[in-house]
Amino acid sequence: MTETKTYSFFLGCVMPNRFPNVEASIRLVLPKLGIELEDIEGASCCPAPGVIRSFDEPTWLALASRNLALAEMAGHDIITGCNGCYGTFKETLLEIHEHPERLKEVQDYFKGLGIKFQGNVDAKHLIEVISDLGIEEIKKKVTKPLKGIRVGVHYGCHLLKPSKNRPWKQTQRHTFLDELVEVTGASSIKYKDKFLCCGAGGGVRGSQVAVSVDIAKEKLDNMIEAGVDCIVDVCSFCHLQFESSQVQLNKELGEQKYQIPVLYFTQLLGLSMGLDPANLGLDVHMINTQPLLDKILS
Ligand code: 9S8
Ligand code: 9S8
Ligand code: COM
Repeated sequence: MTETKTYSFFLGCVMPNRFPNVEASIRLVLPKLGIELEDIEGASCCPAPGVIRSFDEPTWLALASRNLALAEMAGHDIITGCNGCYGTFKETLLEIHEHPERLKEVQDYFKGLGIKFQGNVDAKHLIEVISDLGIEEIKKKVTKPLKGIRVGVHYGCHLLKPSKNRPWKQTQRHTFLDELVEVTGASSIKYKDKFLCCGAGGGVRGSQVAVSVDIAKEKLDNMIEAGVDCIVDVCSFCHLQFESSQVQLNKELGEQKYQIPVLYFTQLLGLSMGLDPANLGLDVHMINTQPLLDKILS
């Protein structure tokens, strides 16, 4: 029998508002791997590491600590499916553990609010928890191998950096996500500048859309050149960037050049587990997933 562990599920802003389909795939697939999710009542924005932290670090630390405290009070570690939220929680925990006076600072904010926070809670990215289960465990769940599907894997920045505060330590040439993609039977395809940012983070998409889309275009062109059938990501904000940028580029070009379906990892894994594409939210993508599904289901 699969052992189960319960986590407090931190959604962030982008997933529930823009990609409830990705959220649905996470809620469907994780329990099948023995990962139970409990909602966090009253959670706020994490807040975003590359944006709010740059403007007002103490506010960022206090709000992030509040979200961590809600999980700590519920008695679970946090699990998130967004690299940015993961980054905020990892950096916050490091800050309060290395500098006890910063923990005291946020505890002072919480006085009279009924929030208890000791910093005795961990925060994990769901791909880290899945990866820790081991390839063999996941292989057991794969009933419909996605043979012949060529995937462009995108890790994103905050999942991996700063490397000294991430479980994988190294800065480049990671393979854990490629291995997880390949357990589904699909192939992870090499492409140029794979570890380049998607262009969205750090407030770039919010303030400099043209620059942001230009960076996305570079990655998309590299993936097209490598002949991928789809993109697989593990970050809500990267997901938004790849979906929206393709729509925008097509509009500017006046032709449908950019048509790479964008899948969140749990959607790909769910397909290989034989789950219904509609239940995995694959029917509501901005870039049509049907040609990919036809190839998989044929
Ligand atoms: S929350 Fe508010 S804006 Fe965001 S999705 Fe991820 S990073 Fe944290
Ligand atoms: S890449 Fe660079 S900063 Fe970030 S993690 Fe998600 S959004 Fe895309
Ligand atoms: C990107 C988060 S996932 S942020 O925009 O860099 O804060």
